[in-house]
Order: sequence, then C-alpha cells, then structure tokens
Amino acid sequence: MRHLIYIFGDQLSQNLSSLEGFDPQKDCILMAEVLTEATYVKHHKQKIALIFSAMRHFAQSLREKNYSVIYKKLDEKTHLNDFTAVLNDVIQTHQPEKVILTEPSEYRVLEEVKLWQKNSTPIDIRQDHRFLATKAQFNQWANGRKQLRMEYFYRDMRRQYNILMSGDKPIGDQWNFDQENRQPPKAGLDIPQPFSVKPDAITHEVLELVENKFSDHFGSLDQFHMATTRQGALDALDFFIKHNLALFGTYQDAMLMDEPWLYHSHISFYLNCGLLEPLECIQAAEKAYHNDNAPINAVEGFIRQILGWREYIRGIYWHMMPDYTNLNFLNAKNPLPEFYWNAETDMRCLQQSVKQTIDHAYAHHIQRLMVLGNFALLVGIDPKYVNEWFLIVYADAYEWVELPNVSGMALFADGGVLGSKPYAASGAYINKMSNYCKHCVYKVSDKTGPTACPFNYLYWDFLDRNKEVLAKNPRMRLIYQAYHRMSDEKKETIKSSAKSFLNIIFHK
Ligand code: FAD
Ligand code: DLZ
Ligand code: SF4
Repeated sequence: MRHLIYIFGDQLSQNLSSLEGFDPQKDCILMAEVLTEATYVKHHKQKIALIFSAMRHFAQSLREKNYSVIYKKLDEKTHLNDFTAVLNDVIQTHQPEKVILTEPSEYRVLEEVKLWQKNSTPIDIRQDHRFLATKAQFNQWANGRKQLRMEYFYRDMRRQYNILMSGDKPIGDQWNFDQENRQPPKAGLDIPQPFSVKPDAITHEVLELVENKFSDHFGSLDQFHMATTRQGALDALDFFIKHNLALFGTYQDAMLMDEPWLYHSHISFYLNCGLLEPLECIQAAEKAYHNDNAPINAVEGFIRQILGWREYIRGIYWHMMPDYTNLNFLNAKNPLPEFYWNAETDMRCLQQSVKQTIDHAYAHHIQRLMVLGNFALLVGIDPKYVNEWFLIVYADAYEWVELPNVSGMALFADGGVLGSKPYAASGAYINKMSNYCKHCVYKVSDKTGPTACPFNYLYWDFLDRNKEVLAKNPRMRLIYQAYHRMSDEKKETIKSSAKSFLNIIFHK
C-alpha cells in the first residue's frame, strides 16, 4: 500500500484535502467507528446515529468509485476502541508508505494525532480547506486587535469571497439588514413541515446498534429523520432555499410552542460532518437573491451566519485553545439543574427548548442563547457543566463550534473576547420573541414573588452578584444606573425571590 488516508466522522467530503492526489490503484482509505468518540461525552443518540450512518454511506459512495476502504464497524468483534489503536493495527497489517489526513476539527483529537508523528510511518497532516478562513488568516486578523468583533471579520470575508458585493460596496449599500430582521412571531404563520428523510436499510441497522449500545445516552431516536448522504444533505439545502429562506431573517429569533423548526435551515448537522460545504450553501442563498426568490434581509442574514459567525467561531476556538476550556470569568459554580436532562420544569420556555432537544437533537440559536444559555448564565452554572451539556445534546455539536458559543457567547466566561457584554435578559425578551409565556404558570408581568417569571428577578440578582466585574463595562452602564435607582426595599425583594428560587432548584 502506498498511502493510507484516515478520514474522521466529521470529514465526510470527497473534496477533502487528504484525498487530493488519491490513486485508487495504490492508496486506501481508513474509517472507524470507535467507542472513545461515541462516549467521551454521552452524545445524544441521534448524533451518534447520524455520524455512524453518514460514515457508512460515505464509505459506500467511495467504494462505488472503486476506492478501497477499510471500514471498522463498532459492532464487529475485532473493533478497536480508539483512533490510535485502529491506526496502529492497520499500519501493522498493511504497511503503508505514508499516512495522510486532514487536520482534525477539535483540539483533543489534534493532540492525539500529533503523537502519531512519532511513529516510524511518515504522516502528512493537511489543512482543512472546507473552512473559508485559515487558522493563520484568522490569527493574523486577530493579533494586535483590541476587540475581536465578528462584524469586521465578516466584512473582510464578504470582500475576500466577493459575496453580495457590488464592486467594493456591499449590495444594498449596507453590510447588515438586521433592523428588518428578528421580528416577533405573528399569529397564523404558515410554517413548512421540516425536510425529512425516511431511514434506509443502513440507517435502520445503525439505529438498532445505537439503541442497543448507547441506551443510557441522552435523547430519543423515535423521530430520527436526518439525511445521512451527500445527496440527502443537498436536498435539505435545496428545501431550505425554496421553502424557508425568504422568511429566515424576519423570524430568525422567533420562538413558538411546539414549533421546533420554524424558518431555520437545519443544515448545521450536515455542514459540521462534511456532507455540505459552507461555500455552496452561501452561493445557493446568493443565487436565490439574484433570481428574486428571497429578499436581501433574509439572504444577507443567512450568509452572515455561515460566512461570518461560523468562520469567526472556529477562528476564536483555535486562537484561544487550549486555555479557552477552563475560562470562568464570572466564577460560576452551580451544578446543572436536573430539568436540563428531562424537561421537567414549569418554566415553559425551558421545558419547550429541552423537550425538542430530547426529541430532535436540535434547538435554534435563540433557544440555545436566550433561553437555555441565558438561564445558565443568570443562575451561575459552572461553564464546565454547561459546555458538557451542549456538547452532548445537539447533533451539530463539536467542541470547535460548541465551546466558543457556550463559554464566549452564552456565559461570558471569556470575559468579553467574543461578545462585548453578557447576553443576559429578563422574561420580557422571551415574551416579546415567543408565545411561551402565554402557556406558562409564571406571570411574565410580575417582577418578584412566587408567581413571577423567574427570569425577571434572576436577571437583577445576576447583575447584583456580578457588579464588581460587570459594572465597569461601559456597555452595562445604563443598566447598572437603572439598578442603582431602585429602592433598597425593591432590591431586597428581588434578592429574596432569587434566593428562594435558587434554593429550590439547587436543593439547598
Ligand atoms: P440557521 O439558523 O439556519 O443558521 C444557518 C447556519 O449558520 C447554521 O447551520 C450554522 O452552520 C451557522 N451558524 C449560525 N450561527 C452560528 C454560530 N453562532 N456559530 C457557528 N455557526 C453558526 N452551532 C453548531 O453548529 N454547533 C454547536 O454545537 C452549537 N452550539 C451552540 C451553543 C450555543 C449556546 C449557542 C448560542 C449557539 C450554538 N450554535 C452551535 C450556533 C447555532 O445555534 C446553530 O448553528 C444553529 O442553531 C443551527 O441550526 P440551523 O442549521 O437551523 O441554523
Ligand atoms: C462525533 C463522532 C462520533 C460519535 N463517533 C465517531 C467515530 O466513531 N469515528 C469517527 O471517526 N468520528 C466520530 N465522531 C466524529 C469525531 O468526534 C470528529 O471527527 C472529531 O471531533 C474530529 O476532531
Ligand atoms: Fe419563561 Fe418566564 Fe415566559 Fe415562563 S413567563 S415562559 S419562565 S420567560
């Protein structure tokens, strides 16, 4: 054997850098389902099912091109537990001249792979061209800047890839159309049924394997309907462009009872495991704009998520690792309340967000940020528990994208690297953007006391608890001025409502 190409479960693309120069006569691909990856956290069952089924389908598509593939299934008797054991075993049997791989997306796995450089078989670790900004490019942009604001990074990316540009100006003379976006939901919205794929024989086999081997993992497999092939993922993208893109921007932040999908794209699962590439998603949206199939506010809003946020988040991750995992700027120490696992809470917004996470391994951005993340921020849950939860429960979760979103965006654990102030909000925000409060036992209009929405007093209690570090932040000045204007009596009532509530959820 000449080259052995090791392909990981989130690298399911035939355009992968490690496949450049592949010679089917001389080279071979290695893929393996390994227990360590499936259990380093107890991933949602649907996440494991997606990855294993997509890996098996990908291997099949390679074999259809007459590529030789060594594929280790988890349920084979001879299967080995981790990437290193699998690689060493295959090297011993097949004696390749060289091992080639595309760099892993996560720090943890890159560290493991670096140890392979000590083997006698040479190893070629190539850059991952699926991302649109290289790590070096991001570092160059970030170094020497006081603030790493996504907006400026995004503008550079628009120019670099000539996306929604008219010469050197943004189309519509604005980089950002958010004043037209982020509307509250209206009654009677016509929300399309989500794109869904009926499991085929390969997926059925994987679903059975996951149910048997990972029965104690979070989540349910009952409603699994994800695409697990390249064609399926392209169909999902096409479905979004046709049915949801036009209203994506307008209702990007809206939340509705029993409506998990709304007008979002639901493509992060596919982007993050390699079944879709970011540039093709961006170009599909841009084309819809030029063909008058979607307005600029929707198209720009969607493109910003992928060309801006996704690349920026990945850049921050590699710029800040390994220290980023341990940051806890607000010194939050509380455990994760049980309802994050079972949805058993009277707080309707949290109950809905957790319930759909159990059912679909999916929640949209505002549910993650302003409901689940906001609550964890306000009550001071230790970032290590919050990160672990987010890494477990979403089918699109890999540390490179989960960690900056959780520690940086939701928890302000990085003290302002990613956001200039915490995304803390009271019940008023959730009430404005959803119909959850109408279906809740708590009253969003009440500020304190047993019937009041907990987000209301927890918000002020959070500001009070963290005033030493947050009051200095210029973007928090107005809110602290409002807090200082409150009477001592009101502050005491807030504190006592918060204390009773926290005592109950943390069993003190
Ligand atoms: P859409 O709303 O349709 O957006 C389109 C695409 O833009 C997404 O598919 C995604 O690829 C990209 N995108 C949008 N926002 C972000 C962002 N902040 N960071 C990176 N990409 C973005 N995204 C993940 O892919 N994996 C995670 O583990 C993850 N964890 C998150 C945790 C928290 C606390 C928060 C606040 C956000 C997290 N996000 C994560 C970002 C975002 O919520 C999801 O990408 C999005 O909800 C996926 O659903 P969608 O495909 O329908 O996205
Ligand atoms: C997420 C995941 C899971 C559950 N299982 C596997 C696996 O068995 N084999 C594999 O190659 N990849 C898996 N993955 C995806 C990896 O965790 C992902 O490729 C790493 O995060 C790369 O850094
Ligand atoms: Fe959530 Fe408060 Fe609204 Fe209830 S009232 S749904 S707890 S924001």
